Parts: sequence; C-alpha cells; structure tokens
Amino acid sequence: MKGTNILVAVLSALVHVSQSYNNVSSQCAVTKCSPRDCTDLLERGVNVTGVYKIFPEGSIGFDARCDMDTDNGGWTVFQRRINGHTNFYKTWNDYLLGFGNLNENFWLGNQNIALVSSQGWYELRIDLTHPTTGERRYAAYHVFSLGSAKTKFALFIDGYHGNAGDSLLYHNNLPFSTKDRDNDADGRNCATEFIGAWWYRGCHYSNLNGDYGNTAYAKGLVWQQWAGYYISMSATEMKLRRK
Ligand SMILES: [Ca+2]
Repeated sequence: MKGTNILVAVLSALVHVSQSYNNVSSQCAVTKCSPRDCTDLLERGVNVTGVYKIFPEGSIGFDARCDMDTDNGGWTVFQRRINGHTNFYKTWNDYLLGFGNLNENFWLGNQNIALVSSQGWYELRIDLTHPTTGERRYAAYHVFSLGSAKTKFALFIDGYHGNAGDSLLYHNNLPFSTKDRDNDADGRNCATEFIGAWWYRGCHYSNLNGDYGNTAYAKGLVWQQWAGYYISMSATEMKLRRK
C-alpha cells in the first residue's frame, strides 16, 4: 500500500515536471526561439507544405501557409486562389486583416504581410496556372517588401526573373487600393472598375485579386504579359521568402 502511494507521488511529480516543460515550450513559442516565417521553419527541418503558426517580430503569432515544395521551399504564402469559392471583392479592412481559408483561397492580410517582410531581405514568387492549357508559369522578384500602413501598404519590388513575364513592375511604389479606398493614379476607381484590390496605377497589368473566372476585359485574374486581358488564371499563389 505504501509502495503504491510512493508510486502515485512519483507519477504526480513527473506529470508536474512535464507540465512545467510544456509551459516553457509555450513561452518559447512567443519569444526569440519561435519561427519568424516559413523560412525559419524550413531551416528547422519542417519540409511538408501546410499550415503552421509563425511569430514575426512584434506579433503574438498567426497561422500561415508554408510552401515547402516550390523551388526548395521556405515560402510564406500570402495569396492563394484555387477556385471561385471565396469572394475577393472585399473592403480595405478585409484586406488589412486578411480573409479566407489557408487550405483553400485566402489573403493573409496587409498588416501580416508587411510585418513578415519587414524582418529582412525577402524575395517574391508568383505562381500562375493557365485556365485552358493547365500550364504553370511563374514571375519572381529578388526584392520584395510591403510598406507599413503609413504607406497604405505600398508595393516595393525589384529584380524580375521567371517565365510568365513581368506584369508587376508597373505597380511598383504604389499604395494598395480597394473598392472603398481609391488610392490609385487614375480618374476612375480601378478597384470597382476591375472588381479587385491591388496596387492599381491607371489601372493595371495584373489583377490577381480580381473576379475569379471572369473573362471580360481586365476583370479576371489577369497576368497581362503572359495571357493578355481576357484570360483569367485558374490558380494563383503569391509568396515571400527570406534570403
Ligand atoms: Ca482613382
């Protein structure tokens, strides 16, 4: 009987130690040792594409989709469209905070994208799938960052490479616009004109947050340099990786 009591006491102590260890782990998860982005996760041996929690500096952490397959992986995906189930014709606040489902269609949120990209030197990759041939092409940039809210989440890119053509440089250094925030350089409201949200100028050479499946002029998921204004991509992904 006494032996049993000792055993219970030892087991109880072990459970306590184990709980303390878990507490240390969860503290760890919100401080320096937590992954800043999917690049950190890859470096720590995570090599399966999926949804993971990341902790960019100055944030309490949020879920993100990591592409661990494309071009050696390590990509934090911030835009994804694989079907028309999710409406992307949304407001400034929706794009600010992000929306959708990380396993399907989503925008990670301008605040989160800006925060991740502020942590170092990041590159950008955009993967596109042609709706009729199924062919995949990409556009990549050696430099990418999204400005803070003060800049209205201005796009900064440089160093195009890839095989889809460069339909983004035209939008460089411009603020983000949505249907309820016209920050573009055109007399029209480009977001309402082309049913999207983008770094519109006057108005666009690309419109990947446009109207899924819409083949009317410039309203769909357009990447002009590859497919012109009447083709709407069937799948898109935009992702950043720390160099
Ligand atoms: Ca305007």
